[in-house]
Amino acid sequence: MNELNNKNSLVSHSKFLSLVLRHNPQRIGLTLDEAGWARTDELLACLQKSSHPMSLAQLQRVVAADSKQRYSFSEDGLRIRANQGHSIQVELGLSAQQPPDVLHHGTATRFLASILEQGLTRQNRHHVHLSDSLDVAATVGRRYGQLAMLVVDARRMHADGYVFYRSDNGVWLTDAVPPRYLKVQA
Ligand code: HQG
Repeated sequence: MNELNNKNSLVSHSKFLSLVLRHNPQRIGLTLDEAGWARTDELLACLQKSSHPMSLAQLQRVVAADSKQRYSFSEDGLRIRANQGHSIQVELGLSAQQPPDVLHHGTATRFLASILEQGLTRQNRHHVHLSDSLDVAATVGRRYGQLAMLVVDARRMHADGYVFYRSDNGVWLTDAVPPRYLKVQA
């Protein structure tokens, strides 16, 4: 099976992995442990009966080629999980870290009024997602429409006791960002 040489197919397989490792493992009869890990052999067996069957080599390719490094194997390769972005309850075990002074959050202009009133809240995910890269934040924001860029005063939030985590693929995570730490970037 060599259809995974095609970029679209890699993306489609990565999206399916996101679905089962972040949101709906039951969809293919998979179970995750409390830290979000699936056994690699179990995942492959479940995928075999799904719309996205993969060999181990193909799974490794999807993981390695993923544009945001969304998935990680355990060191021994026996387990695999999504690095962040879950909607189901998992405890990733990330430790708190000091954030950079400034972080970015790209969103759509139509969400701005509500965000400036309520702050950034985590919606369906576990955390609010922030980036140290303007480019990444812009790409994230454009997914939802016309881009609005928010600058987060992470230095002051941290000084005020807010806790930040960094996922294995470099996304900054926090529970919420109150409006007083936000500025719309012109
Ligand atoms: C907005 C992708 C109204 C928030 C990306 C965002 C990211 C509010 C949307 C990751 C609000 C939630 C996360 C409020 C927040 N009122 N709207 N009070 N607070 N919002 O997808 O940050 O491809 O859950 O601005 O790369 O866009 O999945 O969050 O527009 O890292 O790997 O509500 O998803 O990664 O949307 O993206 P999301 P996000 P993956």
